[in-house]
Amino acid sequence: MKNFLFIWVVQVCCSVLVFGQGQPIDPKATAETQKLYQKLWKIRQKGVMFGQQDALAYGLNADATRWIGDEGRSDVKTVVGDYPAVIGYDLGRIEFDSVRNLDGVPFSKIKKDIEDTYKRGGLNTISWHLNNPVDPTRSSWDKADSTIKHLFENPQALQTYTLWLDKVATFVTNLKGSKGELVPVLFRPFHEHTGSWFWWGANYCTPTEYQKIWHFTVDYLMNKKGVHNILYGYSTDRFTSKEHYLERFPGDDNVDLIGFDFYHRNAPASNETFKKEAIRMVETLKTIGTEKQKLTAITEMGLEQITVADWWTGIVWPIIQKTDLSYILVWRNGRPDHFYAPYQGQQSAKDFVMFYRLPQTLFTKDVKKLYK
Ligand code: BMA
Repeated sequence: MKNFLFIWVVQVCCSVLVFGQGQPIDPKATAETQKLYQKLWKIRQKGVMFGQQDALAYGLNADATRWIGDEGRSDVKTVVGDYPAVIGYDLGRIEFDSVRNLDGVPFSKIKKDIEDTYKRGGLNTISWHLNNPVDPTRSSWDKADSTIKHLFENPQALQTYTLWLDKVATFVTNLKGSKGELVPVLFRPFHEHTGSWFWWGANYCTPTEYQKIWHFTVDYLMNKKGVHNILYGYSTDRFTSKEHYLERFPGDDNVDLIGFDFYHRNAPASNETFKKEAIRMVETLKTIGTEKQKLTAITEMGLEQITVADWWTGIVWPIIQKTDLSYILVWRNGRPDHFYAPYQGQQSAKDFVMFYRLPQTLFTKDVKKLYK
């Protein structure tokens, strides 16, 4: 018995050392979700996964006109021959049973892309630019003071919000693998909350109110609805210090992955400042991740229109090179004036190929076994 106990203790210690914390916050997480969680720790020894929002839904042709919905197509694949290892999606408008999300992607297509990405062994992550449950006619971006306070004071608004969460739960529990198993997703609600452009932003709620909606959301999905194929990601926007990052943190028991969103603006004048700022934030994230035993990622980043030809090897690579990030994700190739990954012939495409060839940047072919 003693021997057995000793072996067990050694095994647990080894798995903590190798995989980090070992378990997602949801004690009932499905087998695939647990496996994914462990692999997200392990993958860090190999490198950093590359991701893009809506990478399979639409993009840009060589002449910068848009393509939409072409089967199996992705601008990243056109440029480097492989899919991003991480694909992001947004559930905005699921609240209203809309056929398409806020960027025009049919929810049926999002479901298919998530299932296909899972089959290829990639990671799926979901954001949610939801409307305001206190006044559903208002979007995420309509700044409304104290929405969260009003939400919890108003039973009707809270009912609206729970109905919206029911729709999220239904969507997530309809994502299936080939054996009928649930496809795990990384959900990162109420993102960029250190900024003040969404109704859940820093100027419109107190830290306690922010934590309250986070706790309500996780508890409702996990315990009331019994959804067990979700990992939860907490992602701020720019932050100034560890204290600032953690000001609204909803607690170790409510978050699986910590990250931040950070965009490069005003290039090339700001190239060095951006790099320096991003490195500072990645280092802070690493400290917090180590202390709390949480996975880390740059949950959104990018330079709109990638106007710096060597942005990938010259700016992104130095930021992520010596880190323990599980992934970085660039935003969507939405329009000729609003894209974040190169398309065929785009001025940073050659540099992106060099970035792709770096052994520590991971794309789908490098991560096939995230669920095994
Ligand atoms: C923003 C822009 C918008 C889009 C939103 C949600 O950053 O890309 O055009 O609607 O994200 O995806």
